[in-house]
Amino acid sequence: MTAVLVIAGTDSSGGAGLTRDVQVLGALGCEAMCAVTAVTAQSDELLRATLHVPAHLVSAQIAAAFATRRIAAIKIGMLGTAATVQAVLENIPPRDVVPLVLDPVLASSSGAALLDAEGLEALRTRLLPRATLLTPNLPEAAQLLNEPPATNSAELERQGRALLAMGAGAVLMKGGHATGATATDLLLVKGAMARSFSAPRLAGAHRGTGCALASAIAAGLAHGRPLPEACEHAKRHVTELLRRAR
Ligand code: PXL
Repeated sequence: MTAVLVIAGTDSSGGAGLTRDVQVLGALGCEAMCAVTAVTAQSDELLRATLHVPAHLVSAQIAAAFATRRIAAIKIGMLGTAATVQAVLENIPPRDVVPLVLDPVLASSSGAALLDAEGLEALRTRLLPRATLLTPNLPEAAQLLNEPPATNSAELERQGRALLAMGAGAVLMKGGHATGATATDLLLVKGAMARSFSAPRLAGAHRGTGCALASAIAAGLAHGRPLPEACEHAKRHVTELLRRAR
Protein backbone atom coordinates (compact mmCIF):
# COMPACT_ATOMS: atom_id res chain seq x y z
CA MET A 1 0.00 0.00 0.00
CA THR A 2 1.15 3.54 -0.71
CA ALA A 3 2.71 5.05 2.42
CA VAL A 4 2.36 8.67 3.57
CA LEU A 5 4.34 10.08 6.49
CA VAL A 6 2.31 12.31 8.80
CA ILE A 7 4.28 14.65 11.07
CA ALA A 8 1.70 16.12 13.47
CA GLY A 9 0.31 16.43 16.96
CA THR A 10 -2.49 14.49 18.61
CA ASP A 11 -5.79 16.03 19.70
CA SER A 12 -7.52 14.14 22.51
CA SER A 13 -10.92 15.39 21.35
CA GLY A 14 -10.45 13.50 18.08
CA GLY A 15 -11.59 16.51 16.10
CA ALA A 16 -8.27 17.43 14.58
CA GLY A 17 -4.65 16.43 14.36
CA LEU A 18 -3.04 13.08 13.81
CA THR A 19 -6.06 10.84 14.33
CA ARG A 20 -8.00 12.83 11.72
CA ASP A 21 -5.03 12.55 9.33
CA VAL A 22 -4.77 8.78 9.78
CA GLN A 23 -8.52 8.35 9.28
CA VAL A 24 -8.51 10.31 6.01
CA LEU A 25 -5.38 8.62 4.66
CA GLY A 26 -6.85 5.20 5.40
CA ALA A 27 -10.10 6.07 3.65
CA LEU A 28 -8.12 7.15 0.59
CA GLY A 29 -6.10 3.97 0.33
CA CYS A 30 -2.87 5.07 1.99
CA GLU A 31 -0.99 3.64 4.92
CA ALA A 32 -0.07 6.33 7.46
CA MET A 33 3.39 6.28 8.98
CA CYS A 34 3.64 8.81 11.77
CA ALA A 35 5.98 11.08 13.68
CA VAL A 36 4.22 12.55 16.72
CA THR A 37 5.38 16.10 17.47
CA ALA A 38 3.09 16.92 20.39
CA VAL A 39 0.40 15.50 22.59
CA THR A 40 -2.44 17.89 23.33
CA ALA A 41 -5.29 17.55 25.83
CA GLN A 42 -8.21 19.51 24.48
CA SER A 43 -11.94 19.74 24.24
CA ASP A 44 -13.68 21.68 21.48
CA GLU A 45 -13.61 24.77 23.71
CA LEU A 46 -10.24 24.61 25.41
CA LEU A 47 -6.60 23.56 25.03
CA ARG A 48 -5.86 22.18 28.52
CA ALA A 49 -2.29 20.95 28.22
CA THR A 50 0.45 20.29 25.67
CA LEU A 51 3.57 18.12 25.74
CA HIS A 52 6.07 18.85 22.99
CA VAL A 53 7.83 15.65 22.02
CA PRO A 54 11.62 16.18 22.34
CA ALA A 55 13.23 17.03 18.98
CA HIS A 56 15.55 14.01 19.06
CA LEU A 57 12.50 11.75 19.30
CA VAL A 58 10.79 13.52 16.39
CA SER A 59 14.00 13.02 14.37
CA ALA A 60 14.13 9.34 15.34
CA GLN A 61 10.51 8.75 14.33
CA ILE A 62 11.03 10.34 10.90
CA ALA A 63 14.28 8.47 10.29
CA ALA A 64 12.65 5.18 11.34
CA ALA A 65 9.71 5.78 8.99
CA PHE A 66 12.07 6.33 6.05
CA ALA A 67 14.07 3.25 7.03
CA THR A 68 10.90 1.14 7.08
CA ARG A 69 9.05 2.02 3.88
CA ARG A 70 9.23 3.95 0.64
CA ILE A 71 7.32 7.10 1.52
CA ALA A 72 5.32 8.57 -1.35
CA ALA A 73 4.33 11.87 0.29
CA ILE A 74 4.72 13.79 3.56
CA LYS A 75 2.01 15.75 5.38
CA ILE A 76 3.01 18.17 8.13
CA GLY A 77 0.58 19.59 10.69
CA MET A 78 1.27 20.86 14.23
CA LEU A 79 5.00 21.31 14.99
CA GLY A 80 4.95 23.33 18.23
CA THR A 81 8.52 24.59 18.48
CA ALA A 82 11.51 25.73 16.42
CA ALA A 83 13.47 22.69 17.60
CA THR A 84 10.84 20.46 16.01
CA VAL A 85 10.91 22.48 12.77
CA GLN A 86 14.68 21.96 12.75
CA ALA A 87 14.33 18.21 13.42
CA VAL A 88 11.94 17.93 10.47
CA LEU A 89 14.26 19.85 8.15
CA GLU A 90 17.19 17.64 9.07
CA ASN A 91 15.34 14.38 8.42
CA ILE A 92 13.21 14.79 5.29
CA PRO A 93 14.50 14.43 1.71
CA PRO A 94 14.51 17.36 -0.78
CA ARG A 95 11.28 18.59 -2.39
CA ASP A 96 11.88 16.92 -5.77
CA VAL A 97 12.31 13.52 -4.07
CA VAL A 98 9.16 13.35 -1.90
CA PRO A 99 6.25 15.83 -2.20
CA LEU A 100 5.44 17.70 1.01
CA VAL A 101 2.08 19.19 1.97
CA LEU A 102 2.67 21.76 4.72
CA ASP A 103 -0.43 22.74 6.71
CA PRO A 104 0.86 25.71 8.71
CA VAL A 105 -0.93 24.89 11.98
CA LEU A 106 -0.52 27.99 14.15
CA ALA A 107 -3.50 27.88 16.51
CA SER A 108 -6.19 25.49 17.73
CA SER A 109 -9.79 26.08 16.78
CA SER A 110 -10.25 27.40 20.33
CA GLY A 111 -7.52 29.99 19.68
CA ALA A 112 -4.52 28.63 21.60
CA ALA A 113 -1.10 28.88 19.91
CA LEU A 114 0.14 25.55 18.53
CA LEU A 115 3.46 26.96 17.26
CA ASP A 116 5.64 29.34 19.28
CA ALA A 117 7.10 32.59 17.87
CA GLU A 118 10.53 31.14 17.16
CA GLY A 119 8.89 28.15 15.49
CA LEU A 120 6.80 30.44 13.31
CA GLU A 121 9.95 32.20 12.11
CA ALA A 122 11.67 28.87 11.36
CA LEU A 123 8.61 27.60 9.51
CA ARG A 124 8.29 30.83 7.51
CA THR A 125 11.93 31.10 6.45
CA ARG A 126 13.13 27.49 6.29
CA LEU A 127 10.32 24.95 6.05
CA LEU A 128 7.97 26.90 3.77
CA PRO A 129 10.51 26.85 0.88
CA ARG A 130 10.64 23.04 1.22
CA ALA A 131 6.88 22.66 0.73
CA THR A 132 5.41 21.33 -2.51
CA LEU A 133 2.14 22.85 -1.31
CA LEU A 134 1.36 25.23 1.58
CA THR A 135 -2.27 25.13 2.78
CA PRO A 136 -3.00 28.18 4.97
CA ASN A 137 -6.46 29.29 6.03
CA LEU A 138 -7.12 33.04 6.06
CA PRO A 139 -5.82 33.74 9.60
CA GLU A 140 -2.72 31.59 8.99
CA ALA A 141 -1.88 33.32 5.70
CA ALA A 142 -2.25 36.67 7.45
CA GLN A 143 0.01 35.64 10.32
CA LEU A 144 2.67 34.25 7.97
CA LEU A 145 2.68 37.57 6.10
CA ASN A 146 2.26 39.85 9.14
CA GLU A 147 -0.81 41.39 7.53
CA PRO A 148 -4.53 41.57 8.30
CA PRO A 149 -6.60 38.66 6.90
CA ALA A 150 -7.79 39.00 3.29
CA THR A 151 -11.38 40.19 2.98
CA ASN A 152 -11.94 39.74 -0.78
CA SER A 153 -10.76 37.48 -3.56
CA ALA A 154 -8.24 39.96 -4.99
CA GLU A 155 -6.53 40.23 -1.58
CA LEU A 156 -6.68 36.47 -1.18
CA GLU A 157 -4.84 35.98 -4.46
CA ARG A 158 -2.30 38.69 -3.65
CA GLN A 159 -1.53 37.09 -0.28
CA GLY A 160 -1.25 33.67 -1.91
CA ARG A 161 1.22 35.05 -4.46
CA ALA A 162 3.22 36.69 -1.66
CA LEU A 163 3.52 33.28 0.05
CA LEU A 164 4.62 31.77 -3.29
CA ALA A 165 7.31 34.44 -3.49
CA MET A 166 8.54 33.27 -0.06
CA GLY A 167 9.42 29.97 -1.71
CA ALA A 168 6.50 27.55 -1.46
CA GLY A 169 6.10 25.42 -4.59
CA ALA A 170 2.37 26.14 -4.60
CA VAL A 171 -0.15 27.69 -2.21
CA LEU A 172 -3.74 26.65 -1.57
CA MET A 173 -5.51 29.56 0.13
CA LYS A 174 -8.44 28.03 2.03
CA GLY A 175 -11.56 30.15 2.14
CA GLY A 176 -13.28 28.25 4.92
CA HIS A 177 -12.90 31.18 7.36
CA ALA A 178 -14.44 33.64 4.89
CA THR A 179 -18.16 34.28 4.44
CA GLY A 180 -20.58 33.70 1.57
CA ALA A 181 -22.69 30.87 0.20
CA THR A 182 -19.72 28.94 -1.17
CA ALA A 183 -16.42 28.00 0.45
CA THR A 184 -13.79 28.61 -2.19
CA ASP A 185 -10.13 27.58 -2.07
CA LEU A 186 -7.65 29.21 -4.44
CA LEU A 187 -4.65 27.28 -5.82
CA LEU A 188 -1.68 29.40 -6.84
CA VAL A 189 1.31 28.06 -8.74
CA LYS A 190 4.15 30.21 -10.12
CA GLY A 191 3.64 31.24 -13.72
CA ALA A 192 0.12 29.82 -13.92
CA MET A 193 -3.41 31.18 -13.64
CA ALA A 194 -5.09 30.75 -10.27
CA ARG A 195 -7.51 27.83 -10.02
CA SER A 196 -10.41 27.79 -7.62
CA PHE A 197 -12.27 24.93 -5.98
CA SER A 198 -15.69 25.65 -4.53
CA ALA A 199 -18.19 23.78 -2.41
CA PRO A 200 -21.43 24.91 -0.77
CA ARG A 201 -20.67 26.48 2.62
CA LEU A 202 -22.02 24.29 5.42
CA ALA A 203 -23.52 25.83 8.53
CA GLY A 204 -21.66 25.74 11.82
CA ALA A 205 -18.02 25.40 12.80
CA HIS A 206 -16.16 22.26 11.86
CA ARG A 207 -12.91 21.23 13.50
CA GLY A 208 -10.16 19.33 11.74
CA THR A 209 -11.16 20.25 8.20
CA GLY A 210 -7.70 21.72 7.51
CA CYS A 211 -6.02 18.52 8.72
CA ALA A 212 -8.38 16.41 6.63
CA LEU A 213 -7.92 18.46 3.46
CA ALA A 214 -4.11 18.52 3.65
CA SER A 215 -4.04 14.76 4.29
CA ALA A 216 -6.39 14.08 1.38
CA ILE A 217 -4.17 16.16 -0.91
CA ALA A 218 -1.09 14.27 0.31
CA ALA A 219 -2.91 11.00 -0.49
CA GLY A 220 -3.60 12.24 -4.03
CA LEU A 221 0.03 13.26 -4.56
CA ALA A 222 1.19 9.92 -3.15
CA HIS A 223 -0.98 8.20 -5.76
CA GLY A 224 0.64 10.29 -8.49
CA ARG A 225 -2.21 12.70 -9.17
CA PRO A 226 -1.17 16.12 -10.54
CA LEU A 227 -1.51 18.85 -7.88
CA PRO A 228 -4.70 20.56 -9.19
CA GLU A 229 -6.43 17.20 -9.49
CA ALA A 230 -5.26 16.19 -6.00
CA CYS A 231 -6.69 19.46 -4.59
CA GLU A 232 -9.99 19.09 -6.40
CA HIS A 233 -10.43 15.47 -5.37
CA ALA A 234 -9.48 16.29 -1.74
CA LYS A 235 -11.98 19.14 -1.56
CA ARG A 236 -14.76 16.82 -2.73
CA HIS A 237 -13.75 14.15 -0.21
CA VAL A 238 -13.66 16.56 2.73
CA THR A 239 -16.96 18.19 1.76
CA GLU A 240 -18.52 14.73 1.74
CA LEU A 241 -17.00 13.95 5.18
CA LEU A 242 -18.48 17.18 6.56
CA ARG A 243 -21.85 16.46 5.05
CA ARG A 244 -21.90 12.98 6.60
CA ALA A 245 -20.75 14.30 9.99
CA ARG A 246 -23.80 16.53 10.34
O1 PXL B 1 -6.70 21.93 12.93
C1 PXL B 1 -5.44 22.24 13.31
C2 PXL B 1 -4.91 21.36 14.39
C3 PXL B 1 -3.85 20.54 14.11
N1 PXL B 1 -3.30 19.72 15.02
C4 PXL B 1 -3.77 19.67 16.27
C5 PXL B 1 -4.85 20.46 16.62
C6 PXL B 1 -5.43 21.35 15.66
C7 PXL B 1 -6.57 22.19 16.01
O2 PXL B 1 -7.09 22.23 17.08
O3 PXL B 1 -5.33 20.40 17.86
C8 PXL B 1 -3.12 18.76 17.25
